[in-house]
Amino acid sequence: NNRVPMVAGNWKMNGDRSLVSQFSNELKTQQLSCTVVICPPSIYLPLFSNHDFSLGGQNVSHLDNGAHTGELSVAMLKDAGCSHVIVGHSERRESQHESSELVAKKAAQAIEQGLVPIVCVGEPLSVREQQTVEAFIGDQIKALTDLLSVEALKRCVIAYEPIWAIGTGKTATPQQAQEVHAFIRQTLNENAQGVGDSISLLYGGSVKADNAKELFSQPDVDGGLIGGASLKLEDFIAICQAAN
Ligand code: G2H
Repeated sequence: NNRVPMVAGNWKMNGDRSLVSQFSNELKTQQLSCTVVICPPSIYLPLFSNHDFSLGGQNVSHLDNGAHTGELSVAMLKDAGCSHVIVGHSERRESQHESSELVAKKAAQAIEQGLVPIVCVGEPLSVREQQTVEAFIGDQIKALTDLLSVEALKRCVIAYEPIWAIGTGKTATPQQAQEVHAFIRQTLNENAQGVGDSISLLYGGSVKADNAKELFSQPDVDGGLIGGASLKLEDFIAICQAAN
C-alpha cells in the first residue's frame, strides 16, 4: 500500500512551556519517514517554533464562530499552526457526552475548512466481553460514512483506541488491533467505495517504545496515537522510529 505511516502524540492535559521548547528544539523528524504530529493543549500551539513536525488540536467545534464560550474553531486552530485535529477521543465522548453524530460533524467541519481530522473510535471493556466489538465500532464508523462524502472520507485518519487499553498499561495484542483495523478497512471499503484501502488507520492505547514495532508491523496498522509515552521525548522518538 502507499499509505504514509503516522505517529501522533496526544499530550492530553499535560505538558508546559518547557516541554514545548524541548520538542521544538530536539524533535527533528528528518530522519523519520513517518508523518509526525504533536497535539498539545491548544494554548501552547503558538509557542512551538522552528519545529519540523506537524501540529494538531485535541478537539474542535463543528461550528464556524459565535457565542460558544470555551470553544475553538477550525480557523483558529489553523491560525495557530495546526494541520490536524483529533476528534471524538473517548475521553471527550465520555466526559463531554459527544455522540458519534457530533463527532462526524466535527470531522466534516475540519475537512471542509482544511484540517485533517484524526477520528477516534473504540469500544469499552463491556463490549469486548460481550463480543460485540464489530457492531459497536461499525456504528461509530457508520456515523461518519452517513455524513461524509467519499472525497471527504479519503482525507480522514481514523484511530482505533480500545477504551480498556487507554492509559491502563493494557495494550491490545497486535492480533486484536489487526482484527479491528481490518474490520474498519473492510467496512469503509463496502460503505464508501473502497475508501478503506487508502485511509490511514492508527492504533492507540498504551503504545510504548517496546510494543510499538509489533503493533505497527500489522498489515492494517499504519501508525499510532500516543498518549502517556508522547510526553517523553526519547520514548516518543523511539515510537516514531518503530513506524518507519
Ligand atoms: C489513548 C492514548 C492516546 P495512552 O487515549 O490517545 O493514550 O497512550 O496514554 O493510552
